[in-house]
Amino acid sequence: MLYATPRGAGRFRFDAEVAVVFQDMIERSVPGYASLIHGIAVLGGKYAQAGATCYDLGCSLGTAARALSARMGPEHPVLAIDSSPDMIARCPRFPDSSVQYRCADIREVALDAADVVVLNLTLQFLPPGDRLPLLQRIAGALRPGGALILTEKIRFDKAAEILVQKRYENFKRAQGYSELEISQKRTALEQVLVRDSLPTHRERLATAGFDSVTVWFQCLHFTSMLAIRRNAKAA
Ligand code: GEK
Repeated sequence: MLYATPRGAGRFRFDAEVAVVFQDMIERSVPGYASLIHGIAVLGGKYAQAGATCYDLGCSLGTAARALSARMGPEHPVLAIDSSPDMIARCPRFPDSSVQYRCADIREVALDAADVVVLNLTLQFLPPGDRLPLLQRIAGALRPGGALILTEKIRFDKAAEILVQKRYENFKRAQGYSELEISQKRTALEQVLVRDSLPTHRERLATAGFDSVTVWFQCLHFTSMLAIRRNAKAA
């Protein structure tokens, strides 16, 4: 109930207060979140070769990383990285899990050779100028034919945006959020979550070295793309 009482004009932060309520908040704020996580695990599992490393960048509490690991089996290490120490501290740890958690800025962390990289609702929180360089580094780390699963809250053109935003606010009301919570969270997020349109994502992914960008999930603004690392010969 973070935004249930007036909070002033503070920026949204992934701090201890948010980490405590995060799972409940994301499940009630992202329509289809459970399907998204399931789909990421199924898709990721198809692209992981034996022993290949997978990354979950901006993992929050590591839900996608653990789903991927459960699908792929313990022989695939999954590196789950987030810059919020409060999130990383709260990630559930299981003794036989292949998931390793790390607190780091994904713009700076070195990426080793990988088969699957997940950016689930994370790229949108980076300053726009930092997005292409990160995608280029991901493309550089992925083996040709490897997969990036990129989920973003996208921006529509004006008419569609009004329509979809209304539906989204109805969804939030149906999840039990009050008008005050909806408007305060929107204001707090506006300063940190800068949305791109689908054509902008496609163009940037192509520039970074990906091809065959397929939208495999969409619910209102929430859109997930499967982008395949271009074969070096075709680049
Ligand atoms: C999920 N993927 O549940 N470096 C590392 N982490 C960052 C950075 C950065 N530069 N910037 C933001 N983050 C998750 C959900 S939430 C999406 C991802 C949301 C992290 C930030 O700390 C937060 O945990 C996450 O990106 C975004 O599958 O809250 O809407």
